[in-house]
Amino acid sequence: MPDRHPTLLQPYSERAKTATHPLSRYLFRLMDLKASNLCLSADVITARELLALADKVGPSIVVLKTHYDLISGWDYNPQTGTGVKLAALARKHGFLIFEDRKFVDIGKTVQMQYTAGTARIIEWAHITNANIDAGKDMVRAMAEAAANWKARIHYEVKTSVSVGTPVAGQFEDGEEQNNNALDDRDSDGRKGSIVSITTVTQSFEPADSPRLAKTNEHGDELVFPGIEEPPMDRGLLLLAQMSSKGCLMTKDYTQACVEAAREHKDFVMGYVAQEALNSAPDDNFIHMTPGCKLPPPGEEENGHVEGDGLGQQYNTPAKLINILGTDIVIVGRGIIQAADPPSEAERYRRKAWKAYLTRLG
Ligand code: BMP
Repeated sequence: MPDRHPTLLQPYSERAKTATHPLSRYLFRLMDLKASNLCLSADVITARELLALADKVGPSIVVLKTHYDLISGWDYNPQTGTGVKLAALARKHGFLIFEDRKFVDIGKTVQMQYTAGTARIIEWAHITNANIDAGKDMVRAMAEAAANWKARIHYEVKTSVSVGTPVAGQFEDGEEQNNNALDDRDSDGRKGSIVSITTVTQSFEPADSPRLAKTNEHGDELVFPGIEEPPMDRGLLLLAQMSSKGCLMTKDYTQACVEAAREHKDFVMGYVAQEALNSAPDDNFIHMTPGCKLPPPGEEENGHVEGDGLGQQYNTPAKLINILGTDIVIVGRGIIQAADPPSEAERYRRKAWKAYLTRLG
């Protein structure tokens, strides 16, 4: 880690002013607003669990990370499917969606995997990531694809969608998920509240978009207060270092990621890494770090957490943020496997935020 790079001592609200990428500027502001530098890695096995978890933990997080390909029952419908429902929850709770796809291939292939195919990741994930072992041109290819998508979506108005903001209760009753999402069976008004009219692209529009008021009867309830909608830009994180034991990524590879990030500042938001990689005076990339776990309540000060026996290695939020200089900690099983995930998420949020405040001094 570079010695005391200026960004390590700057509040996120200040970094929001100088970050190059519009989505990074937004994310820094969101972190400041929610007092959160926590990302939930939502590695559950069904779409229903994913949406229920996102709804419950949403208030504590600023990023929700998915692996869409480990989720059964993922509904690929581009207008009413799981991605759209997740986007609605992101609007409601104020978090960004990060699909941890780790793209790696020739440029043409990753363009197609990113924008088309079954999952159409670009449509619902604000952020995705890439392993650049295939070479830096891959980043350029993805940047081009994202720019083309943005130009197209800007002019595209889709009005045929009927999906509201799902609520956790909808996914907990053991029923199969209703793909039409127009579930008004419950007389308590809770399920009924998901019936509303919206559009796919609305999830990514500014809250003051004239289309919102016209098309969404519950518009105000569904948008997280205090900040506008995220910009429609898409962002990439470069997988610069991994948390796993025996990881083969070399210093040269990590350095190539740093160079690629600087060459594509309009598209690369930062890194998935194990330490801060900002070193040039004007570097202001954002760092997200997995391999994070807290000891059980009461034992936090001991600091050491065992790995998972399958190569995963863990560090505490205090070490990752305060000592190694990351910005956002990514936590999966530490929260998901807790008896009460929302309150455990709050414990992580508090610890991670405290570590950030300690770093600022
Ligand atoms: P957990 O907190 O349950 O160990 O989950 C970590 C998550 O972060 C997983 O989704 C994994 O794929 C991801 N991840 C990681 O653990 N280490 C890395 O270096 C990069 C990752 O994306």
